[in-house]
Amino acid sequence: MKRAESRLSELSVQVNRAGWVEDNFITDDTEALSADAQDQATAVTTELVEQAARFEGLKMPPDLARKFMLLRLSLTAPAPKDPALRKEMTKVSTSLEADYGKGKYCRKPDDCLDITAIERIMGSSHDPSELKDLWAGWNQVGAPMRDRYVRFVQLSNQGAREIGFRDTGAMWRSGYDMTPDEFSAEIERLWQQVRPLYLSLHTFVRARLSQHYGRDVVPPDGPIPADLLGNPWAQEWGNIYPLLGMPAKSSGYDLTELLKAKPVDPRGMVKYAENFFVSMGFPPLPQTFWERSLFTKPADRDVVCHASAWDIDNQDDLRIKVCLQVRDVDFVTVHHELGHNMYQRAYEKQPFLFENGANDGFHEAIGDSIALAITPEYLQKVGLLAQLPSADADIPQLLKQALDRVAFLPFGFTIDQWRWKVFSGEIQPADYNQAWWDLRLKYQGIAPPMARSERDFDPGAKYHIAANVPYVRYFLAYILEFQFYRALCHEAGYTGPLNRCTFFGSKEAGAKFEKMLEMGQSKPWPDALEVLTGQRQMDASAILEYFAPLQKWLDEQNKGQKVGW
Ligand code: X8Z
Ligand code: ZN
Repeated sequence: MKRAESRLSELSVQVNRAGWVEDNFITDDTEALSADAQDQATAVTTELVEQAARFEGLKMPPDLARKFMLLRLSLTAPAPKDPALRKEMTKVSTSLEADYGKGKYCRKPDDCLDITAIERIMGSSHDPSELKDLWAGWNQVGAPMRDRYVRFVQLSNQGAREIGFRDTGAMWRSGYDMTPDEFSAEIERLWQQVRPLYLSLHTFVRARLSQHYGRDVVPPDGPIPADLLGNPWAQEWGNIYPLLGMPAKSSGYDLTELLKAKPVDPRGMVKYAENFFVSMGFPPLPQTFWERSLFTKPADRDVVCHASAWDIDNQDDLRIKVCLQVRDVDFVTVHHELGHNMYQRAYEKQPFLFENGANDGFHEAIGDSIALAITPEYLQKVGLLAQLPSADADIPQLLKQALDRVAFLPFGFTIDQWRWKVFSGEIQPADYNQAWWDLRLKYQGIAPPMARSERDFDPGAKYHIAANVPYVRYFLAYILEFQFYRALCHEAGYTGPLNRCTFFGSKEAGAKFEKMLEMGQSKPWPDALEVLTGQRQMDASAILEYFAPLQKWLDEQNKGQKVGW
């Protein structure tokens, strides 16, 4: 195990360096170099997993047994042992991510938009025909991926079976210190906890959009058209707040305006996020972070703009890669990404196989739990906001927050419902697109704005499908972050209503946070959760408590409206 860990650690550095260069500079050559590095790491891991099989059933100290378990789960894309098939799989999966990164929609020959531009326009345009056109244009990026994706699923499933899993989806669901079926039941339980809150929000938003666009564009009793929610994937809806008919200036302030007024540039946004962690006692980021990170989209080349955080050398070569715009959602994103970096640094003293989040939902939740503490009080303390809004701004603020945080929940839940069924064969290639929209209708209550067919492959127009990043982690994170947030508030001695809490400057909260973070993946995740929250279960009561005043308000507004679609 010692040898395995040191070999894997070395290889991970090569994979990271090649991946970093590829993502920052997409060319045929960087793609090939990155695929080679990944291929080698996959080959070695597969071989080690095979060698480890001879220790199965042997009684071992718990730490060692845990390492064997984690080793077997460590590949996101398990590959067939046959080198030709493995290479084919790596090449396919590298090319899918690169295609996403290069993706563009040309509305005219000289007007080509990348995803950053499309997100910006879809976030601010209120013109249904423009939105529909952009929506269709971006989704075209998926279609050419379809055949390769089918092949990827076959090859990766073969790899999963060769190391004893039913399929790749079952392997992913095995990473939560319980059986795959128990995990499916667990997230269904969490979804049922939050579903009524989502339905209240959906009902309200649909009614207001229907008023704004007219009943023929948004029927008041059906699903909401997916292009009208301010985001290419309808996953976060905060951008449509101005269409919901709330009194002007009722929310007290607009973070995008505050950032622009200061003015804060992209690097400055990252500085604010770093400063929040530092105020809680975390050490500042190393100088190399500022030298090596990418904060804005370069004008002269293709890069994978989807935000990510990197720990290149498993030591302190931390970086983020983001194409920031100066606006509120991107301010949240920089906190999100620094959360990854702070976690990575906190567990750097763990052995290689424990250098990871307690589960992957934890990793995604750290920065967001800090972002929740961006309250008016906080903004005032750091000099971004002059005057605190009055208490009647609470509901508008909560609504704005819910448009991002609550609207996301069924989206976060759905993506891997689709993918698990794709991996298990329950959804066949001939139904990929139909099944995608069936699930999105079922859970999110949204529908595509035009007919789709099996010539389309709309899932490929979402980064995490093209790049093969598991997604249920974000569903977990959007629940866990409120659990973490509530615990940090308690630790900071806060006792008021949850939605107004900030723990900026609280060393006590920071110390408790750090205690959980430095455990990495060394113990089952309930142990880590308990350190911070005293709870051993993932639990939606914190997010429900946070939004309780809003839900009450929504339900009053929704009287007489049909709930559901
Ligand atoms: O992919 C991300 C992060 C990178 S780990 C920016 N997120 C999900 C998404 O964009 O789809 C954060 C929220 C959900
Ligand atoms: Zn993330």
